[in-house]
Amino acid sequence: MSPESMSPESMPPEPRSCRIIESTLREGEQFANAFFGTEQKIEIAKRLDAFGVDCMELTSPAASDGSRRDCERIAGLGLRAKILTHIRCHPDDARLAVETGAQGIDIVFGTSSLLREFSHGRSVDQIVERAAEVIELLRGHDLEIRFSSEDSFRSDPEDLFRIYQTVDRLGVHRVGIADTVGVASPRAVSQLVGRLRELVGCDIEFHGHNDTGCAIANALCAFDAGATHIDTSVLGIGERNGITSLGGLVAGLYVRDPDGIRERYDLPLLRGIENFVAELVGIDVPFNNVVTGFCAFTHKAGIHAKAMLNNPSTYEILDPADFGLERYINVAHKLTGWNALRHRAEQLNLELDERELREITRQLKKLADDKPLGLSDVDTLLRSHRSQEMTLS
Ligand code: HCA
Ligand code: CU
Repeated sequence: MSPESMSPESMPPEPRSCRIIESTLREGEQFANAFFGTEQKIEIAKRLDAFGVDCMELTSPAASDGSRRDCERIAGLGLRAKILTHIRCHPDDARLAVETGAQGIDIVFGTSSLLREFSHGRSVDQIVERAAEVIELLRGHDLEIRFSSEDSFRSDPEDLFRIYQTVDRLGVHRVGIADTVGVASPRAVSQLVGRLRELVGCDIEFHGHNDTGCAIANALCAFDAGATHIDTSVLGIGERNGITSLGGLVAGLYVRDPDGIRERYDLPLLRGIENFVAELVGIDVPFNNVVTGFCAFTHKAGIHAKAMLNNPSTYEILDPADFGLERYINVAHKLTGWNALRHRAEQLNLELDERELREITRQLKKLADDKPLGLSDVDTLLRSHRSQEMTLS
């Protein structure tokens, strides 16, 4: 059915938009190698703002004097993105946070029995009481307030729901579910977020660690189940092996709604942001990184190459051009096919017929069985064959 012939009821709903809370300047500071000076933080903040993230989360002003000063500086830059700061659920931290000029405060409290016993030693009733005190203190200011429960997936769901419903009634703008230890499966995330969506009226945020490699999948499941905000960091840097990466989340959202994502975010800036942060923290961008890994748009096998040359959608769900990148079709190997070599011959302006191309492919495969080849080997073979033909005729 064409869109014109659809009745309003049968039209697909407008895709919901997901708010990104970019936490490189908070969770990212917890990455093993991270040390960001003030100017570096400002540069990261400006680049993320230009990319189009909705909010940025900064380290608690209670962490150190420098953290407090940097939070004030960045909050005062007048960026388009909302500046949030992260605090423990404590009135002293809340007072400090208000003074930074940040537009929102992200409160976090450990709710799992492990954290209740071995970290802060409080009961659920005491958590609710403390939360009410801090929220009350913040409500007098024009601030966005979020309350999140650390280690949500190892907390008793009944405790969690009681806490979330209480803070929702107290007027927080958002509640946060945090998979602090990366234990959640996509299904568990869908269930918890889906249930919470039925119980609270405020927005829902998801923060997921990557200990079992599920951080991106979990974030997408959270969004699909009704979360409104997702936490990310550049390249996923954070505590241990980190959280949902900005690029990974954006790629997942792009697949659902390419037009919306192209419009909301300046996608070609992603690679520069990742390279900048990678250099600052002394790491390489992983080869298999979503979107920007060096081979993310490299196609190799003969059947892939043939189809890609006819229509790139056959093996690409992300258009590299949207991210300012180019695809590469690798023809110099034993898995190659004569269609791919024909394309290369055309690029070189060499006229070769199918019989010749099949023969060249056979020779190339033979060479490639013995050693790795480069494009120049392919070109030499194509050219030498052409000159042989010309000498013969
Ligand atoms: C931590 C805190 C946190 C907070 C997440 C949130 C986590 O370092 O343990 O504020 O939602 O993963 O629980 O990053
Ligand atoms: Cu975290």
